[in-house]
Amino acid sequence: MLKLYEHPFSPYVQKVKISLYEKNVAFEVEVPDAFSGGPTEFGKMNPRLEVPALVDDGFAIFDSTIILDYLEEKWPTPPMLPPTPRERARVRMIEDVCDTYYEAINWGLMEVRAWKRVTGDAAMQLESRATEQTAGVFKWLERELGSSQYFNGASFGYGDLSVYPHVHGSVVWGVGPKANTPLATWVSRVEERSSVRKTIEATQQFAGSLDVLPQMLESGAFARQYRDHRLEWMMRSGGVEVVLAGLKKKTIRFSSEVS
Ligand SMILES: N[C@@H](CCC(=O)N[C@@H](CS)C(=O)NCC(=O)O)C(=O)O
Repeated sequence: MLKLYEHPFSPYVQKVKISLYEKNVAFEVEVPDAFSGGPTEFGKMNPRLEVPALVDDGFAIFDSTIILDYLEEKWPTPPMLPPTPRERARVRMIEDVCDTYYEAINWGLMEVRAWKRVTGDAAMQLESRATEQTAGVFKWLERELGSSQYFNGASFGYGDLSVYPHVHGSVVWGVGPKANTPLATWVSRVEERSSVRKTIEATQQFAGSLDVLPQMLESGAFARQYRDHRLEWMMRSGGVEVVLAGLKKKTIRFSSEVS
């Protein structure tokens, strides 16, 4: 059976799970020991030390986009990608903006709210930047959605599973779409699907685990990975000092070096 290394909170994992459920492909899950940055068994399989990673008969694949492509090629029915090259390019561009620019905003809110990386005025400044940026993303997403029922076009697919986990993240952090807006209506529409519901229900098992995060950071037992667009978000949104302090205290690390 396919094995998905995951964490239910990860929007990248959620993209993959929604596709697996839609395609009715059976899989088992495991949360790997991947996030401390230290050497682990999981690292032998995925040099990125990130989830999701999918193992199919001993073959390990990392990165949600690469995994989605693999699923589409190996289990083409039902297709998640729209039928024409132009539509496929369109939904892949939506995915790219969500995975890079948008994801970092929710990640930043988690750094402030759950990991309590900063408090007081510094936290308020980061939160207010995140709120403004989220409003910008919503405007862009609503233009992309236009008058369609789905980001994928006439039916649910790749465009939707690429957007939903991130919009759900905004809802979790209290900056979700306003009621009765096209985006809020789309959220309700996709939440009728069992693929989406099962993916979100799985987050419940970790709902109580957020309280311990600040202590984990304070104890020095854990260094968070700051990389790519996430690192950029913190720097651009007013958190330069957060990064410098975290590097000094060793509560922030970069991505693992490949060897
Ligand atoms: N580009 C990757 C990004 C995956 C990623 O960033 N996963 C996060 C969880 S949301 C992770 O495992 N981070 C490792 C860490 O925080 O230590 C993908 O699309 O799968």
